[in-house]
Amino acid sequence: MSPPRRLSQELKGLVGQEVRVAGHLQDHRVLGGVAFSLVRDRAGLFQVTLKKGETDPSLFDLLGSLSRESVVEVVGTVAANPRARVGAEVLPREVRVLSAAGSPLPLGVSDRVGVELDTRLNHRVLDLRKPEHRAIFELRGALLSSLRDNFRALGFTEVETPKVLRQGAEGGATLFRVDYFGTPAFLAQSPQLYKQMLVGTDLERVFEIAPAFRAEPSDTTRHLTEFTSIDAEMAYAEEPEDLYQVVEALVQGVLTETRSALERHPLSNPLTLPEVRTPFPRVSFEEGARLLGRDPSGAGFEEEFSPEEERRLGEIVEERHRSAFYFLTEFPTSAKRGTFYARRQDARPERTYYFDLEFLGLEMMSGGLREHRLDRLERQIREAGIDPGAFSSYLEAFRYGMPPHGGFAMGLDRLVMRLAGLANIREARLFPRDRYRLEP
Ligand code: AMO
Repeated sequence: MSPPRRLSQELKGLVGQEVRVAGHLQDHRVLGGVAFSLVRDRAGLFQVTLKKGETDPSLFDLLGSLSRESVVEVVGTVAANPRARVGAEVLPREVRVLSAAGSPLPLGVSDRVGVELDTRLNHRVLDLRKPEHRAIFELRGALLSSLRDNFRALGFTEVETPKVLRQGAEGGATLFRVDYFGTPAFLAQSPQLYKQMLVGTDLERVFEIAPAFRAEPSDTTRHLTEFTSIDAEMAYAEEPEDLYQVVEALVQGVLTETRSALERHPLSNPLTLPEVRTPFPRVSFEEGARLLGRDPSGAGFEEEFSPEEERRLGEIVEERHRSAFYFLTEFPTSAKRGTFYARRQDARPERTYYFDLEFLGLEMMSGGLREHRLDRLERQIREAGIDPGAFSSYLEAFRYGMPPHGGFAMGLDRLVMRLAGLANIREARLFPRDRYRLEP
């Protein structure tokens, strides 16, 4: 029986023992009577050393003729070698080719040359073999599990809601239509309606981490047609502060996790992670508009900020408050008519309790208190130009006792993009989907 498979980083502790190792053949060099194969596994690189007169001569031919990136399995003895990468090398007795790689490679794995993002995405499997690209997804995976832990610690239950729907919640323009046995249906843009319905059960606090679909025809560096939405909804949120505190705790958890994930798997140009102090600044939309020099007398409050204004405001706030994160609060009702579920302030109905969380000039999250009173909610749905009849099962949840509540959604892809210092959101997703890309 062959020994169990070992990883590169374990070899140093196994000197003198026979081991089985496997990975991608990254490089092979011959130097006089010695040949070296560099093999990569998930823990790193290790060296297989072939010596004339000691190693079976057929292995020289086999490894010498094998194309780069082929998958090999080696059985051999571990010898100490302070000059080898992991402080040890494998002297092979047996080599098996588990999968020969075609050549030439469409994308070099160990080359240092820069490659266009499109080419990288077309050959994503090879692209992800580069440790600095894989590091993005090690970070992403670590964030997913730490977010789940932190949500649970805050009393939230993880839920899953349907992704094929009869109607959307975030405006018709970005809905993907699907044929559902001859009836039109849509891919979920957000779990908005379901997460609100669930706070009407005794679950009270729910979160979901799931794909959301937006038919965004725009081709930008921050939009995808499929993204991962981190959604939360909580009953008895009666002040926006109740939500901000949950968000601040989650973001602090995210930053702690990011620091430790980047130590394990470094990125090529990591961002210097900001120190975060809580509470994050709260900047009202009105104050933001003033800081941007918008006309405060009406028209300046009809529209949300443009990406350029958002970036500029981020700089102004960072300068003033020394904070990479801030809440942009109290969105005007006039700019949020389509968001029919947003609760308007009782004392100032021209303002909502809706907010965004901004991180280095980019919107990471939207959320707010919801309208839980049925008559007002129906009125707001009508004002958004929608027939409340289209939302009858959602509205039923408000008919039989619905606590006041609020929630938010954060885009995981944007979060990873910012934390990993990436220029394009597509790099933050394994197999991104955009206006032009449906493959791989
Ligand atoms: P919103 O539409 O603002 O709010 O989306 C919430 C967050 O999701 C991310 N996001 C996207 N990321 C990549 N590509 C896209 N096309 C895209 N669209 C949105 C952003 C954004 O901040 N139901 C509300 C949330 C709520 O009120 O709870 C909603 O979906 O990071």
